[in-house]
Amino acid sequence: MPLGNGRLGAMLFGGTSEERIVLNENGMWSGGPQDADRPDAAQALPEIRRLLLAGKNAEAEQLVNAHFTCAGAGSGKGGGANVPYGSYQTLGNLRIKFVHDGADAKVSDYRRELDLATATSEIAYTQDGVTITREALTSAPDEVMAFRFTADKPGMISMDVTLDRPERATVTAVEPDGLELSGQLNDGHEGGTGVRFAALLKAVAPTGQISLDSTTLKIRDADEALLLVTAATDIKKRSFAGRDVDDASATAAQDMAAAAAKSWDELRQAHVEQYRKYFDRVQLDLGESDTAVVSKPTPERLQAFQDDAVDPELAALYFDFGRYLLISSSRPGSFPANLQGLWAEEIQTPWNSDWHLNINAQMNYWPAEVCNLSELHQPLFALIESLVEPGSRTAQKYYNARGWVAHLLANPWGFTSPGESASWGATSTCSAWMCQHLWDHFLFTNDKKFLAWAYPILKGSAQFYADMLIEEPEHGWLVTAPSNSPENSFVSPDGQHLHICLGPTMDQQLLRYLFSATIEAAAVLDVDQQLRDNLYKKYRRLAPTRIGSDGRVMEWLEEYEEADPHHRHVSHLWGLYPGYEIDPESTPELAAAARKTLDARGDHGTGWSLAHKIALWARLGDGDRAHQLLKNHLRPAISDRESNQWTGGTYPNLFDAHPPFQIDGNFGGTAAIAEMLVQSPPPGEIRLLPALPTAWPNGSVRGLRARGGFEVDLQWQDGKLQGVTIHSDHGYEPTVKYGDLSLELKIPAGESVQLDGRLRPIEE
Ligand code: FUC
Repeated sequence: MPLGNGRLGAMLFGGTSEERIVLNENGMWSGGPQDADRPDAAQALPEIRRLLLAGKNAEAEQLVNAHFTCAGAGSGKGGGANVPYGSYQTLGNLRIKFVHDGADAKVSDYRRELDLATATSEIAYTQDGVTITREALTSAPDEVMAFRFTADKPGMISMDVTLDRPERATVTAVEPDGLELSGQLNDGHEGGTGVRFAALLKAVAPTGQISLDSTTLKIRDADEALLLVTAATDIKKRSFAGRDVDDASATAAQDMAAAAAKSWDELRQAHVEQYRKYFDRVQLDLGESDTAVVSKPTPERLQAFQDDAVDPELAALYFDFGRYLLISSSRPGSFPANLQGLWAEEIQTPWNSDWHLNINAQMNYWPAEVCNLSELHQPLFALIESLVEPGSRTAQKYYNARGWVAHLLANPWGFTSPGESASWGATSTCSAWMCQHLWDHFLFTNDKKFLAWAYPILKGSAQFYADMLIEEPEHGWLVTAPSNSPENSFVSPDGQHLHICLGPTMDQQLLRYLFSATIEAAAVLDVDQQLRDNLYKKYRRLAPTRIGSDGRVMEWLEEYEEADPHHRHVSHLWGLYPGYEIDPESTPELAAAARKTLDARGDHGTGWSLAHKIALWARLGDGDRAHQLLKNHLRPAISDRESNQWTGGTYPNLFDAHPPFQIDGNFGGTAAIAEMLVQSPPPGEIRLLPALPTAWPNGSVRGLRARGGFEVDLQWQDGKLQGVTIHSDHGYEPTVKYGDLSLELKIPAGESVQLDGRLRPIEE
């Protein structure tokens, strides 16, 4: 059970004789700033381009691998814990051994529950005639993790508590009732020292005895006990986020002093109140499940769903869980949710648990706007801003270009160079994709102050690509070079599997988006007329999204055969989702080609890949297919392992299985469910129930956001819209669509309009 406050995280395993709680602090990053740009990269660029224009992709790819990757160890091929790139790491373990009489007796009535409405967990069971209840929360207002132990008989709480970490930490006793775990991470440079960290534990048990035996904290015969954990890192000294911490140990002690002055009830109340400000904004009801299914433990319920149990409440739960996870792993001022949110038990996390910018980091934030958690998007914006300065050096050194660029990899240390291998590390439009989040935030919020802040970042990105594009000879289109279509390879005419190419479709779609967003942003801010004109000229010459002879959307500029037809990335459909250039209404041929593309790619894939496909089917308006994919997404990951099929799915705690655990699929799945209910293609359209599956005949949703500053509440019955309320923040005039119905609405700023199921206004 994951708990988090956006900075601190706790993962409870729920054992009864021993409990292990994995602790996290999202500044636990090894590595440190470095210069990973190759000084001679730009010298290789003309030759790489010449080869690409001559159709010699294999030779171009060799040159990219030799001269156009990062200098040094890069991400350590995903194993970067001890190189400068670094790895996100666990803070350590809090271990509890229950030692009271009868602690070995058989346990009955065990129940473990995570309450998404309050962000608290509870484990309860009966042992030796005593019912034990263990509650937990991770509070943002009090910067503390709190674990409470109670029993229905007096004096029954006794336990030994320890802290540990696999490396680089010392544990000391803090008299009379605490422990401290502290240390310093490896910055990956020779003799260098990295982030300092500290975690403090304190026990509160007024009716029992507390003692310290070396570094074991002992609680005996208490009626109830509270364990408090605070933690801090000093990462802010060298990175773009985190708290201003001079001395991690001192900060953890201050937090502890403040938290320990409060009772459990006070801590709980402040936490729940603050959490609900986010969580209560949206309410989703997808209809009633069979009661027998709902009472099943979650792992069994997941399996029952595969066996066709009627369980729309599971989809609603999954949606809520995604919102819960974002609130718990992304708060303003802190780091963005990484590949594991902030829940890691390893020193070397998979792929360093960094921010992968070819879909994963972005997917983490797909639900932010539409699910009414707009301010939780901020950590991603801070990451983007942190890439501008190092990214302008990379732009210079590799492409001789103005502006800034980031490639696939990003960490807290400003890494913007390409990755170690052309096959994955050379995608050159990752920074354009990041910029989509800036513009989309503006579309949702109309926040001009934000746009004024974001505009130089958008402009710098657009300038980079304006410089970087080259003309391809056949049509005179402008294309990126060199680049790749994220992680997929094509078969060259002589049978080789290659990645490096000119203008892959995703790049071109992204640049159409970026250039038009930059032009519009400049228009809103009334600046840079010349730049707008120049960008527009280039915009018009970008290679278009094309349909191949097989009727599918072409992934590359040439009609190459893909080496892996079922590849997890469906990058060439970026323009369908999260972009809007492919649309069943405005570009029906491309939409039909997108269907074929998805049919050919298949309905399976890794966790995040399935989440993307659900959203893609939602955009195509096919609710039943989206639901089928959702079902695949919720397939229990364990049974996949048994059958040795490495497809994605969902773990028993509802975490997404890439596999391994990767949180992007949770967030992508949440956003995709929202996309099935409300879509808002810019400018100013609101589509109601665009992809409602037959599996959800009755339901309602409150609080989803639409571009243009709208909030949408709607209800449906027997698969048909019953009514909708649209609230407008800024007085824009949306076109509301439902099926074949369409209505242009005027809603004054700050007011709402109610419509019936035929989109007829209801007068109050
Ligand atoms: C992308 C994906 C991989 C994995 C990694 C973290 O590169 O292609 O499947 O999710 O990110």
